[in-house]
Amino acid sequence: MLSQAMTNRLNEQINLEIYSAHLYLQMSSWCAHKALEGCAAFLSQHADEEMSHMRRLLNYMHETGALAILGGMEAPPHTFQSLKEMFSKVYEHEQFVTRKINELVQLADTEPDYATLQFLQWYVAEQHQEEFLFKSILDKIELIGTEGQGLFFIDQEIGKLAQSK
Ligand code: OFO
Repeated sequence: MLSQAMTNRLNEQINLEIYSAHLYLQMSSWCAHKALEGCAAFLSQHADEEMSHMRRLLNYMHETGALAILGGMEAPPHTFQSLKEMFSKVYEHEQFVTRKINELVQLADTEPDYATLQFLQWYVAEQHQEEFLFKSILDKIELIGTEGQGLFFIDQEIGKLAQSK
């Protein structure tokens, strides 16, 4: 059985994963609006992944007999100066999510709640992958540049990331 503190924190995480899905879907829409179809496809797929992160948490709460509570959702930003600025925001957001996962791990460790501590290991590994993925996208943008045809090539490269999943 989960403590009340852990139930509250897992609920917060569920809502954060839903916010992540909304953020990436909004960014996908911004990309589609700018004719960046590769980036739009990649971010739309990533929004689906965020919902799967949310469902994994939801199922875990159900298994422990806890009630998941979905809260109100802040609207994500919908305008960006450039593709680079948008992906910088993604990277920052993923670093924020990692900090929240780390806080959860710390709580599970100090309570102690070993079942939840073990359950959270998947998220620790996933956040490592997420940060690596978005850092590598930022590196690509830096390397190729977004001037002239660069933007077209970047969009193609990021589109390939969607296809490779
Ligand atoms: Fe759920 O990993 Fe990204 O936010």
